[in-house]
Amino acid sequence: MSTHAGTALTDEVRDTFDRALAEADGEPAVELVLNLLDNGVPPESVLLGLIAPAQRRTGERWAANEWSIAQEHAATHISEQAVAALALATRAVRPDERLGTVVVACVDGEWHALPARILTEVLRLRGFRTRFLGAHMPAGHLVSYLHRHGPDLVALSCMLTVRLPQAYRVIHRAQRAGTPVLAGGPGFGPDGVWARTLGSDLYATGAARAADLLAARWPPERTGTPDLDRLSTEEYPALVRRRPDLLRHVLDDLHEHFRAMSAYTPEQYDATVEDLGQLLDFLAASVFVGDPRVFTGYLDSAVPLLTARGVPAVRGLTLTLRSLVRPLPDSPRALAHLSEGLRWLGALR
Ligand code: B12
Repeated sequence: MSTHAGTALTDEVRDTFDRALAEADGEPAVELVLNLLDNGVPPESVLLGLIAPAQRRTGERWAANEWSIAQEHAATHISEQAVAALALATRAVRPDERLGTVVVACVDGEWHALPARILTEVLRLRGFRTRFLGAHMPAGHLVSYLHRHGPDLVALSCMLTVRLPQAYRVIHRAQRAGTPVLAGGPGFGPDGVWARTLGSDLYATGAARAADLLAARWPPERTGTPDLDRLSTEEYPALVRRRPDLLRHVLDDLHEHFRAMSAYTPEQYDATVEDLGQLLDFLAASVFVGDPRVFTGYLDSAVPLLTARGVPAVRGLTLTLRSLVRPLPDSPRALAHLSEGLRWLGALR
């Protein structure tokens, strides 16, 4: 590839990076990043102004069914290589002795690892000592790690609202181990509303904001308390326990009333079972935090995703939600959130 000496984050630079992702070609992506750094573009701008938006486009292409999972994974890998190259090129940045150590982790079941990785690099560039624990971190293992390494803070990434119950477990257990928690990622809702419900000590929307906040309030303190009146301690576990029965019930109903399903290939059938399981998990998470916006937010992302895959989404989801009303007479919150969901779908018709 020709040496693409970008001096700023121009559209041309972004196009070159996007092309490298589309072609799953690591070399031009890495070369571009190193050239930008050589030309004086701040590394934080490269992370947040080039690599982050390109990764958002990668996911959106997958969601629109323009890219297969394989293309998405290959492109994500190139973004990871670009971050790794930037980290190596900026390794001379020394920790600021007035600051301390942040452990960055993703919630259990969370595979969107790049946002947390980018956060790690931004914090490092701003003088924090960092440890990145990657995707999918079960609470128990994280707590053992905290006991062993004693960091000053856990930065917890949650991109999916469905993982809020697991995020609560991490927040609660890290705090019990004496470590304050900074929450971040769109999974915590608009302005981090659910980070507060779960009792997180701090919240920031993005990496730059997080670095500003921590620098201004270092060392971080334990201040958060969960909103226990709102968190569901009975209905949520009951829904989780009943998941297999509810799934079977909806599948039976759909077989009867959703004609499209009788022509499904085994792969389509598997995908449907997975989608329905996901719907139940979002409903449970919605019940857990006591806010139907978790469930309607799920519908908002599911409708275009299913439509792009050729599924009559609004009809299929409406039938599913109606079918769930019957077996849930003893779950007042779930019923309320299902009606909210049906109202939301009704507005799309
Ligand atoms: C890329 C992507 C994917 C890729 C992930 C590849 C990978 N290995 O990372 C793939 C295609 C695999 C994927 C899968 C899924 N995804 Co996805 N994905 C995205 C997408 C498009 C971009 C996320 C991203 O990486 N952005 C790049 C980062 C660097 O940019 P950023 O998010 O602005 O980063 C900042 C903040 O997130 C924040 N931040 C993040 N963590 C933290 C932590 C702390 C402490 C702080 C302070 C800040 C912070 O700081 C970052 C840096 O400034 C988003 C939509 C979007 N536009 O954000 C959906 C999105 C997150 N995905 C979504 C969904 C639903 C899914 C799936 C469930 C889809 C499905 N039906 O299977 C799966 C679940 C996978 C799993 N179990 O984790 C939904 C979540 C909706 C919800 N309400 O929960 C979103 C919002 C899309 C949407 N609107 O529907 N996804």
